[in-house]
Amino acid sequence: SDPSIVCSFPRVSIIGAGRVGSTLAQRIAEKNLADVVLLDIVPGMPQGLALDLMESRGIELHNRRIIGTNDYIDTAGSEIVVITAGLPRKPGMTRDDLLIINAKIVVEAAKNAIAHSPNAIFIVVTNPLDVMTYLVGQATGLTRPNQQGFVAKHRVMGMAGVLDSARFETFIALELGVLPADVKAMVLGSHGDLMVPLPRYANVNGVPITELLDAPTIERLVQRTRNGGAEIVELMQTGGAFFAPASAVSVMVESILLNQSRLLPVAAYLQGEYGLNDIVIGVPCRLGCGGIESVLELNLTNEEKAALRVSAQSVGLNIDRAQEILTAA
Ligand code: TXD
Repeated sequence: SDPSIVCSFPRVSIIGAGRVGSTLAQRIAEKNLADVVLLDIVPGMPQGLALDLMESRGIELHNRRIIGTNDYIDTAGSEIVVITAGLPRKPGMTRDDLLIINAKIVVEAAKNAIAHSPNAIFIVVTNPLDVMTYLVGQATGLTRPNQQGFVAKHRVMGMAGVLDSARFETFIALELGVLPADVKAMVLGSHGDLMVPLPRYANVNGVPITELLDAPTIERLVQRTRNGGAEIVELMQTGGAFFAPASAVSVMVESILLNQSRLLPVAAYLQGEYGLNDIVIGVPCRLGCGGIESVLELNLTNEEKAALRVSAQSVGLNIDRAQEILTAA
């Protein structure tokens, strides 16, 4: 064949080939979105997963390549880097208990990844999500002004809101007995007990849920959403959710690679939006080929604004804690 013909397909590297990472690799490949590099510190494990996924290609009818590796060299030239490396929650653990362990893992992963993919868009999944996303912004330098004074904050984001919204949508759909895809909802704020579900924006094909459900029922569904991750950890005992989290990340990857400009709740680095500065928190963003195209500032009620502020304060405290630990180490 003519060696001058070089066909390249987008490449997504996933750092951490655990349950979320490997399921995400499967989703991305089977949707034909990109070639996938799965990286983990455990020798042989990502290679085995990649081979297993490659062997399913004929049956699943796609030809995306999946590479498993322990070396960041193989991630070179990625359009998107997804960071899922770290420990998941054990029963009784809060997401913040993971802070100390995961901060070091995530910072190291981010530095290694950007060294080989200087133009990549970063999607962080590791918990505590908002804090880890902030640290990735710092470690990659994407949330700091470059020599020209430009801040590339649109290239770093965290996944939480798409999952939290999907959980809220699921519980609404189950309550009403309607098709889950017909339910739309938006959950803002930090990924944790202080998340900010917005019932007045939730609807079934345009019909507000406030016309379909009474206030106590909505409140019950909101509480189940807040507790959505813990509910699964309590049931599974040995780890957390990964099917829906992987689906949620794949939707973000798709919106970026296909330049769909979908309006999704995304953990973004804010500089003044919603009156919040130098913090990462979940807000509605348009996701396209450049990453975060814009942050939409909703007209929140005073109560909703207060909830977002409380959520941001808790993220801020944990960012400070993480930074103390990282500088002391
Ligand atoms: O909504 C969300 N953002 C989340 C977040 C939804 C689900 C899971 N969420 C968090 O993602 C969870 O609390 C964890 O912090 C991460 C990954 O969850 P997962 O369930 O995939 O955990 P696993 O199966 O334990 O996988 C983690 C992998 C595992 O294979 C480790 O060997 C690897 O991370 N790991 C590393 N890879 C590369 N480099 C380093 N340093 C490293 N350390 C661990």
